[in-house]
This record gives sequence, C-alpha cells and structure tokens, in this order.
Amino acid sequence: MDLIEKIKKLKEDRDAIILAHNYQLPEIQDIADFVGDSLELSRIAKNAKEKIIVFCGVHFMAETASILAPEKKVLLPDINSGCPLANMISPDDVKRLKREFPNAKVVAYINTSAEVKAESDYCCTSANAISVVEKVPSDEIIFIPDRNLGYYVSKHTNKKIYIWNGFCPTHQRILPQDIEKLKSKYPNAKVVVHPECRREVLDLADKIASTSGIIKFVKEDEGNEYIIGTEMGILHRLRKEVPEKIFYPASYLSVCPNMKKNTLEKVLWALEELNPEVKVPEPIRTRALKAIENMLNL
Ligand code: CIZ
Repeated sequence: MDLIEKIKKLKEDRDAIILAHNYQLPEIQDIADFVGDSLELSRIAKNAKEKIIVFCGVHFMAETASILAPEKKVLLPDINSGCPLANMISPDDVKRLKREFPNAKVVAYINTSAEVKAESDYCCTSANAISVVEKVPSDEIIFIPDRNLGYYVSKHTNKKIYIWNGFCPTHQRILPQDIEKLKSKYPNAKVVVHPECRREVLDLADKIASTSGIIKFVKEDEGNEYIIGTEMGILHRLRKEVPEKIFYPASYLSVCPNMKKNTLEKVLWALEELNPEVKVPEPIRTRALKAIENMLNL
C-alpha cells in the first residue's frame, strides 16, 4: 500500500501519467491511468496534458509513444523489456527486401523498432492489418515481421504477400492440442485468439482479434465461456471488466517475460529518477512517423 501511495503522490508531483499495456502485471494495470493496446496508449500519450509518460510495456511501444509525442518525456520502467519479435528484423533486412521486391510496398506491424518503421511505407496493428494491406495502393506487399499475422492477412486478400519469418515466442507456446483439450472439456466455450498465434491455432479459432478486439468481442458477444489464446496478462482485464463471464487461458505458458519486467518498484524508481527514458532520434523519428501517419490516413 505504501508503495502504491508513493507512486500516486510522485505521479502528481511530477505531472506524470501512467500507461499500461494489456499484457502488464495485474498490479501495474491497477495503478495505471489507462490500460490498452500500444497504439491506443500512444495516442493517449500524444493527447495527454501531462509532460511525463510512464509507459509500462515493451521497448517498441515506448518508442511509438515517443514518435507520436516527441515533446514528452517517455519513461520505460525496465529498459531491458524488449520484444523478441521486433528484434527478428533489422533495417538492413528491410532494405534488402525492398531491393528484392521493388514493386512491393512495405507494411510493418507495430511490433518493430523505430529504425525498421523508418524503412517501411506503412505501419499496421493487429486490429487493422487486413484493411491496411487491402487499402495500400499496390498489389504486392512485403509484410514484416510476424509470419502468423502475415498468414492471417494473406487469407483475407488476393494481393501477393511476401511474409517475413518472424514470430512471438510467447504466442508460439500456445499449441493446437491445448485448444483441442480445452474445447473437449468446455464444449460451449468459444475460442478467441490473437493473430500472433501459430497458424494451426488460428485455424481452430471462432474469433481472431487484437488485444483490444478480444476485450470488445467478449463484452458484446452473447456467449458465457471463452478459451483465450494470447498473453496471460489480458485475463486480469477480462475478469475485472467482464466478471459475469468465464475465461480459460489456452496455455499457462503464454507469459511474456519482457512484459513482466516492469514492476511497481521500477515504476516508483522511474518517477523518482525520471529515467530510463526512451527517445527516438529526430531523423529516424520523422521517417517512422510517416509510416504511422500513412496507416492513419488510410
Ligand atoms: O499493438 C499491440 O498492443 C499489440 C502488440 C498487440 C495487440 O493486439 O494489442
């Protein structure tokens, strides 16, 4: 309690806002001013009246907030909370792909570094990937870095898609057998999964959606039981906001070790020391912003 009180007081003194991703630890979600997906949170960061943003998420998310709100100080409580999926592609890889497929436009999932976004034509999120790919004015698309989201998109478009072979190790741990076992135990439960899951898991789903899409779906759906195939952190928000329904995690192994690096103590230290800060250098920021704006303009 003492720790939470200290965070609340310092947050006011520092003129700070605390943002938490849907995959953060329950206690971090509970002290946050807003909980959401990375783009929702970055937009809140941009429009916030506070000058300091404590972004409880992983590195590329804090970078996205810094790209959209360069005048704000963006703090990432644990600077080592990286994203293995984002690290699976480099700016040089993107340059090589562009040389290999000169007629294609590059669509980069938001899970990429600022440098990779800077080399891309458009960004997308898991919520809008299909519509971004459909609206990009080209019949050839280089889709980076997630192969499963790329597979999901390719099933909903006639465009030629060149898919990078990246994946999220946490979503990879959810197996089709996990879904089948739970489905035989709870036959009335709907299977709701994130598009970063393996394609064999996607093929078993009743609904495929982003984190915020999953929350919206279970709120509006008339069902009562759901098998949830994504990072475990989302269950806290689901059970808090939809207490009348039952949620079964598809796998107890789907815990992102990077998301869990941010702790209450580290939030307090970040507010005390105004550090670690994530700041995207200006030439990269403006090019990465262009890819994000191109997505928003679509
Ligand atoms: O954009 C995000 O927050 C990610 C990485 C996933 C999602 O579906 O919200």
